[in-house]
Amino acid sequence: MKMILAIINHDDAHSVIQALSHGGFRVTKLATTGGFLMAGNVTVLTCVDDDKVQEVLDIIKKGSHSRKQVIPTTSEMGMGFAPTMPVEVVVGGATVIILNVERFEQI
Ligand code: 2BA
Repeated sequence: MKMILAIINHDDAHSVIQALSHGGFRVTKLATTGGFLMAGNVTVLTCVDDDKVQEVLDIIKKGSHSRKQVIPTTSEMGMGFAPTMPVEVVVGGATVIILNVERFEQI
């Protein structure tokens, strides 16, 4: 069994979770925040048998889109902080982490 943690853009999360649920997968949704942009994203947690991992990845891949995000930056100019050129980063599709599950129980 594997635990799949997928960090997904907030705008994609609803449709990905719906697609996983329709596919028969049980899902837990965590409200998370990216450490770089400090913007909200969604971490989807699902535990599945090994032979279902690819199916889950396909659903996540289909529903997760990359986006360009522009972030303002500032720099120290000696007399305080001054605005500089905004920086563009590409966020997503999804960042997926797959872990071995030692034991799974529902009590
Ligand atoms: P954030 O940390 O807010 O990162 C948002 C986007 O900013 C990243 O998109 C990447 O394009 C850029 N970025 C992040 N750290 C950077 C850095 N040190 N220098 C330059 N650019 C940087 P993604 O790579 O698609 O990541 C989206 C979100 O997935 C991240 O949000 C974070 O919440 C999570 N994530 C990504 N890689 C991770 C990892 N190795 N471990 C844990 N979480 C991760």
